[in-house]
Amino acid sequence: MRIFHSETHRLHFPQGELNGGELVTPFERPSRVEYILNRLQERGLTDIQAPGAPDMGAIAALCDPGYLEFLETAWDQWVAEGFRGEIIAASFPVRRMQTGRPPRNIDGKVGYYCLAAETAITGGTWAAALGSAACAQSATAAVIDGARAAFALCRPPGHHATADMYGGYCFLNNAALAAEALRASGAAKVAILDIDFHHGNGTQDIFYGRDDVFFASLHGAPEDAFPYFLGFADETGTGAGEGATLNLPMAPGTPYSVWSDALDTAIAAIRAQGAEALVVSLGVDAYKDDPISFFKLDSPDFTDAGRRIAGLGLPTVFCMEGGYAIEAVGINTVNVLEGFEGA
Ligand code: 5XA
Ligand code: ZN
Repeated sequence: MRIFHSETHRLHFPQGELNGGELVTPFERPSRVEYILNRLQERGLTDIQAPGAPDMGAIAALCDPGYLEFLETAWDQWVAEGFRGEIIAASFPVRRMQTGRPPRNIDGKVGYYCLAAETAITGGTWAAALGSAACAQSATAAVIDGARAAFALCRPPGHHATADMYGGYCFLNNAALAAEALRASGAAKVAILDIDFHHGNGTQDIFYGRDDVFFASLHGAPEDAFPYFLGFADETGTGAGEGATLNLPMAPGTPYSVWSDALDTAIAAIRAQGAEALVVSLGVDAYKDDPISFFKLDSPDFTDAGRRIAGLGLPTVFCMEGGYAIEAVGINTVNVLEGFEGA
């Protein structure tokens, strides 16, 4: 399988994540990528290359221009303001405070464009986010050029990012960029299958009113799990997009026997939708020992999941999302890819 990886991910390494009232070392850290690369090598998946330059036109087409300008300039403004720490949002336009006017003040602007305060921005975040998007774009180009599948080793991840908000460790929605590129290449309908433990609220939001991109997600029930406010089963799309969103929330402690039934439901729906290409938001935080999640999948289960996904027989772009059980993140990620390839 062709694999795309950018060293620019290292430029995004906040020292602090707001967790339980403390600033802790972020769960989403550069060493995750090292574990995945090591495991790819161990298993002989060595067709790894750097992506091309990010396609800024495609990123601009997906995102709000004010949001992109914010991501590009936030650090400089923050430093110019005299702030000494990493950028962490503190004020949000919550209920009855939404006037749609981004503040001039950088502290206000950060809150305006942020959906969750655990995610810090540093001086290297924008470059890393672009490198991550480029991985998704190059992997998609490989599939458009005829590869059965490709793996974008995206870091930072993307599925929480909307067209105009960051959070949940995400800045640019890599899976959405991949889906848009597949559509532009001629696929009449594209499916996004999100198997990360967390609901892909950003991806859902981007395509919620559209019928050309079907979004299916397996995730921790929002009553119990981040991002808390989206991901309910009764969110099915709106307008032309009615029926093009499928949420399969599951309870704490969910074992593979239940999760795999949900996966089969999502796969059957993708087949019924007549999707011609597939993007997989590949998070492996459904793993039993993940420190911030609550499903009970074991490592061999990820191999079986990859095998089931391959049964769709679709050209497939895998975009890396979450997974924080650091010793197992490489094994679990590569297990999905091997299960897919071996099917
Ligand atoms: O898939 N999303 C994640 O893994 C990020 C969760 C952030 C929770 N604060
Ligand atoms: Zn996740």
